[in-house]
Amino acid sequence: MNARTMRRGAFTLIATAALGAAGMSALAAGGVPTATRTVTNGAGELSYKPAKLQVKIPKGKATIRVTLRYRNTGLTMHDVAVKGRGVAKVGREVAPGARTAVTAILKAGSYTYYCTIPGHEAGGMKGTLKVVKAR
Ligand SMILES: [Cu+2]
Repeated sequence: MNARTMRRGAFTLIATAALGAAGMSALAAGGVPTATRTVTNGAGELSYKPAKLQVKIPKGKATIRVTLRYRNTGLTMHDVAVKGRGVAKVGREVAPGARTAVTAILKAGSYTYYCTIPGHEAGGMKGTLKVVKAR
């Protein structure tokens, strides 16, 4: 085996290990459906656009894994978090121009997404996420 094939062998080993990890997480998900929505800042600094979101749980499922992506189009640091019905998940705080996300497994009901930076939610940086069941 020359140096080139040895390198290729090492690369294949790493790629296989990464695939293995991905396979594990897909398995851990256990068939929970997923939905992704994206928000940015709305008019003024302290708001999200859109301020209302809805996701639908497919028929026969009780929960949905919702990923809320946020692109900071504002002028200061912000984040995005989800709360309600016993859920409390917080995404990483990001600078203007950067992106972050928060993921939560949710049942049907109404949730709030908001910025955790003091004063921001009270100032209007919040929205309503409705999770409904398909019927
Ligand atoms: Cu904020």
